[in-house]
Amino acid sequence: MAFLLAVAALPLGAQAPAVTAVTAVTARDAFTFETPAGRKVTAVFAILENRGPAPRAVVGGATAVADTLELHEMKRGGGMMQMSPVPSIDIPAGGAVALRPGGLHLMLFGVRQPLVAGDTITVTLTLDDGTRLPIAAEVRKRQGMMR
Ligand SMILES: [Cu+2]
Repeated sequence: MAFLLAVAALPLGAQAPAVTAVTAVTARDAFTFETPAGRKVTAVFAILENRGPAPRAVVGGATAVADTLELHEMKRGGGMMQMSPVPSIDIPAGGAVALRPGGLHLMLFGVRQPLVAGDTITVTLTLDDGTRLPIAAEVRKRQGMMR
């Protein structure tokens, strides 16, 4: 009986570090660009901070306002800015990673309704330890850089 109890307790114990990880990674200054009617694609940016002692990585995500979310990077290649999917985005222990126009970003495909400046959307990121990080992103007017 004691053995059975110990086994049953294991899953609970295993979840404890994940709960800690939720608070270790935070997002700030999150925003996206508004989508004119008919435009189904936009990008989400934020600064992700990791106050924990272990490196973390974003491995995926989802949002109710779009069909799919991909992790992307933008790099200059042959004089052009090129965008491509990446499998994960690292957040160093005790450090931060900036998702910004012209660099790493979250790409939303199949945006379900126009995003209007002043609105806030929620994007939920999945981290490599299995925890989820909800992010509130402010919708901003599109300016210059990312047409
Ligand atoms: Cu992209």
